[in-house]
Amino acid sequence: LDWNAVKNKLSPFITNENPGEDYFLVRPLMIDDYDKGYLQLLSQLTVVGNVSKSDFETQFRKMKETGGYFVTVVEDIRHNKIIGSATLITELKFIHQSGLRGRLEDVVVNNTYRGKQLGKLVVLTVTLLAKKLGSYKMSLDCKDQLIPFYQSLGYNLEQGNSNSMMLRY
Ligand code: 16G
Repeated sequence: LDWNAVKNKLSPFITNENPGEDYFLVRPLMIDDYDKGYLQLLSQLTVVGNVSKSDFETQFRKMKETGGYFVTVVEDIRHNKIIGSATLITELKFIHQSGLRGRLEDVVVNNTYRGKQLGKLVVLTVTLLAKKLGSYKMSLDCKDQLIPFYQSLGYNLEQGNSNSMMLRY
């Protein structure tokens, strides 16, 4: 993937610097995003539970220290509100020449902002970032209904080769 590939996939034309409207900003997550509704946004994806600002800050700092977490958000700067997000997590490997593997996680766009290509924008942004960091592959888990969306962005089902298995605690 390169920026031209991204541009071709985003129609009407939007890029990272110009995500369609000048009041949408794509950037890394910050601690203040706790107050900009980041967790409320995530609750549109799954259970968040009670996470205080201090819990959030502790986890945020652990992610920074650990390295390999690239939480990317879209802010509507008119309302100081986080309205989209996707996370790239990179995993260090011995295989593939001491390589790097990327995982796409926690992709969500506020349901009142659908149809603006923001999902595509954040997914393509972190997909490119994974490549830039040297990942040899990027993977994700998703619901059946989202398979066509991810396929349209270059992700493939590797039948028989990468079944997603789960053990829930
Ligand atoms: C989806 C998400 C995953 C998220 C999970 C939460 C993508 C591509 N996949 O699988 O990142 O962690 O949902 O569901 O965004 P859970 O609460 O059942 O783990």
